[in-house]
Amino acid sequence: MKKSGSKLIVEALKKEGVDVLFGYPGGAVIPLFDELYAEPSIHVVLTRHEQGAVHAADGYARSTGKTGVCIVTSGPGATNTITGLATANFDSVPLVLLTGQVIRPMIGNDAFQEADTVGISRPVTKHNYLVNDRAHLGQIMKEAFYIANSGRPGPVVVDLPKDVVIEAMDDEYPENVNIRGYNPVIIGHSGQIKKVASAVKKAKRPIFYIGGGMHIAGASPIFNKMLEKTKIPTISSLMGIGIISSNHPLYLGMVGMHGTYAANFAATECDLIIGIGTRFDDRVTGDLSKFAKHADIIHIDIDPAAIARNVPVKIPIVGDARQILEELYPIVEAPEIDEWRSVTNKWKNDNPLPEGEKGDFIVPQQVVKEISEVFPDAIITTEVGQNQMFGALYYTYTKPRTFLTSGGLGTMGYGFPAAIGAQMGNMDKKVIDIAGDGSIQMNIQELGTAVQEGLPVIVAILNNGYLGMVRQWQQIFKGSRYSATCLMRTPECPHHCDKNRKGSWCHHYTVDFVKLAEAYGAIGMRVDKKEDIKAALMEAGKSKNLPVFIDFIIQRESNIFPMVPPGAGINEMILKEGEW
Ligand SMILES: Cc1ncc(C[n+]2csc(CCOP(=O)(O)OP(=O)(O)O)c2C)c(N)n1
Ligand SMILES: [Mg+2]
Repeated sequence: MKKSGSKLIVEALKKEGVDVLFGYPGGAVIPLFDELYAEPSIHVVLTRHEQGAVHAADGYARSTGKTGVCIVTSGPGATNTITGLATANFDSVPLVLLTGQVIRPMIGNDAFQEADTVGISRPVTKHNYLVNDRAHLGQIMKEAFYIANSGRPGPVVVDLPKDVVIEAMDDEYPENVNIRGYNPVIIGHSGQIKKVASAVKKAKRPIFYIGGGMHIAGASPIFNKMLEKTKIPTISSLMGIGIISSNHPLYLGMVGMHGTYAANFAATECDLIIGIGTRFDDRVTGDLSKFAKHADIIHIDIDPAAIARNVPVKIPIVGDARQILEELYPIVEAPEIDEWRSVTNKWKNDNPLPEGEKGDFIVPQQVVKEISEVFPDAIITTEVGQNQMFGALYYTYTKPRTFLTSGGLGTMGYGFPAAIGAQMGNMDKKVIDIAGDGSIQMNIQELGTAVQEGLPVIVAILNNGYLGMVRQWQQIFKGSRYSATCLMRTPECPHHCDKNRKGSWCHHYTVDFVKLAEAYGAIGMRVDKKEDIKAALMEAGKSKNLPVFIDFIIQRESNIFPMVPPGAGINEMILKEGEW
């Protein structure tokens, strides 16, 4: 029987196990949404912006491991997705984005709502397609899902001219896929794996360095076994957080620009780094000439292009992290490193994270620690800025896929829509966005989505009235010249905001987040006393089907430490206030 392109697409979505998708309609995708109207097994979440749709699909994918799916219209619908695609691409998140396109005879004619979606999205996707023949539609959909969630995952765009979607043909969604030239390597080279075992045995000061690829591979259980057997101290990238518990005795913490003292010193002083599912990016290594100067580096990653891109690698292994660790486990032996462990333990015990300034005000460190106590098993998303680093360092993570953050691109506005997507995929869990007052305004419109879907997502705004992370850099490196970072300025303000010229004008917040939440039909709360933090969180936790915004009025100039100044080695940290 003949079926339209849109019918075949919906058949494809069902066969790929899609039960929720995020989207925004428009002329070019009306036939597709019409087909979805009649499909009870797929829940369509209408976001309020296409960027929100992509981040929501991303949060759904990161928290569940499934492929996130979105549908948007042509032209502005498609261009609005670019930041979301780039965010997902950088952090290896499996997404399939279906974009509407003008009918084939109009392509290239500057037709209404035409954009060269394939051209614009190419650099920020793993792959993309323009479907210019209805007969190819099924195969392309099959390939898109396969490419998105195999090898190093990433976003795939399928651009769908409206006439292709309407055209009827007698075809079925294919069962198999075979893409010439695309064969991700899964099984690691056994000879190389044996070399790892002997390097570990010989090492005097080894560390594991774990990254986001470990979540994707499902490598947390085997890695925890590996730690039991080898007792090797472990550091994590931002993306690797949650692979082992933040409380694990061998865990030294996050490494890099805002890494812990122990992690940054361990990376500097070690003689062997076993890096798994990680990119050794510049936020981790700091000045490359000073990074791990005495260490041999083992690099295990599924993406051959990531291996040895930034650091010289002695033993490269391409493949799936879980598979490789499972092959390594039986042959690895515990190295004799009592002395090294006592050194790393001392670094860790002598240098706990700062608690924040003491005073009659709320500090962000305390807010995040109390979130951790009240909601120990939550999925945490973050925005970008100080809030992201406070969220990374001060919450106690115990499970993989519970810390969702824009690592590579550093996208402000990611956390709230990602929380919505994560909640859709994990209705039994508490989902909390640790937000900044700047970032939250970048996708604030998604309050509409969360209210409409009845999602009890909590947004904890660390409201400092500043683009805090940039302000911190200005304070430390630009003599407190707060250029374009104060969010509280009013017409009475002096033109240039300066730390030392505060006046009564500084007390005008430019948005009332409580009223804003209420205007959307959500719950809004404000907390400005530290004694009230816990009670507010517990109250927020009672919401069953409404999002809650908590506006935490925090000390305005709290800073995040440790901090590695740009261009320094990662052990050259600013450890506390005033130390610069
Ligand atoms: C889309 C986007 N624009 C600009 C930046 C640069 N940037 C990084 S952190 C930051 C400040 C974020 O302010 P806020 O959300 O209030 O967080 P805070 O640092 O105050 O916790 C800015 C502007 C970014 N990361 N993303
Ligand atoms: Mg802020």
